[in-house]
Amino acid sequence: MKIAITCYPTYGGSGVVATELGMELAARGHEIHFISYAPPIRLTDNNERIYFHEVENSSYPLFDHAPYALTLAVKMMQVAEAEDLDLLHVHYAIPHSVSALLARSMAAPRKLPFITTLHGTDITLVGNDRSFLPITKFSIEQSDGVTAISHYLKQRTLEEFDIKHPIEVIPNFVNCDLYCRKDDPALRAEWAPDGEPILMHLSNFRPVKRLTDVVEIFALVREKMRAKLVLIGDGPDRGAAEYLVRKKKLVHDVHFLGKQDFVYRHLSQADLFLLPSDIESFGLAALEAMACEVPVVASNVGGIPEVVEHGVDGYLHEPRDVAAAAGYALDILSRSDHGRAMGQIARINAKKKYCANDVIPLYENYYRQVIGAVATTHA
Ligand code: GMT
Repeated sequence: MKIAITCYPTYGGSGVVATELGMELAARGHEIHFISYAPPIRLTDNNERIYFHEVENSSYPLFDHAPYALTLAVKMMQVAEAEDLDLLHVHYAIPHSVSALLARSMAAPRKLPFITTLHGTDITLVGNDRSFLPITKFSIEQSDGVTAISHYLKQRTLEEFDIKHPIEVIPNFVNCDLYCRKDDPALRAEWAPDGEPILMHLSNFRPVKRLTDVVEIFALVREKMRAKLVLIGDGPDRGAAEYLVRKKKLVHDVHFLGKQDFVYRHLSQADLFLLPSDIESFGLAALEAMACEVPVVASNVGGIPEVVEHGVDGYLHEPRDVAAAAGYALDILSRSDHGRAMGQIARINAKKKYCANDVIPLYENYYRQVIGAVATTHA
């Protein structure tokens, strides 16, 4: 199949999933065209079946804000024509599904079906800003196919938008061959020279991730035992976290790595992963850690309980309850054999439901189903 994938290319879960999906599909012989304003950050593959089409920002004195949704729609239509695409697959509804809808209309009578994959904040954001509701609802309902990355998100979308459109749950996935435990003693020694246990967190450091809670949890753990904290990512809350680290006199115990490629190399060295988010429709970073045999302590919100099983491969706590999170962290770290065993179960559970080898065929089947249905309906 010839598929165009549109996503936010920056550091965010939906862009990561879209990029990994494109790379997995290309590896399976499909032709993939990424359409966005920049090459997706996780696009590390040089597969010859992967193409990138840049959407240029138009500048004109009249435009205070460049109309990205429109230039994207035109690019989608042009790429569809030039490359004879079978399908557009957009990740994150706002504004990508609106652009795809315009592209499909402009391409007529040529058939250009589009699938919208919902990731979370494209739906939950609407709860905070109702002005997005009508257009998001409309573009979801107009999609030829809609997927959500967790059962929680499907339910939330149906309730929030009151739509009758069927939504297919196709969960996020991880490449289980790449994301696996590979001990790197040199890297570990860099962060924890005296063999201290390592806690890790990976995110885009937005307020919803509660990065300062990560530091608070670590500080409570550090009161009871020697340990190190490794923070991967960057974003608006980095400054607040750095300030808190200094205030708590933990500068020598906390490593800020910034944005990193090939995060499995880092995750593999962790003894515990923290994800104390306020909301998380899936929690991809937790799954990636689990595949690397790292137990997770996370908040019991959104789709996280679909990924982490409380008391089995990690622990779940109420959001913002840093004391409970620290208690669970200490439980895992103070008995290293217990932590290792939980980590091994984490990988088994991640493999059971979320390996790319099992999830990608769900997308391929869904693509065929949507393309087939559109071909028959409009014939
Ligand atoms: O919150 C983020 O990290 C960004 C956001 C996005 O859309 O890029 O992530 C959402 O999509 C991820 C991939 O499907 C999910 O793993 C995250 O749980 C989800 N974030 C939220 O729901 C807050």
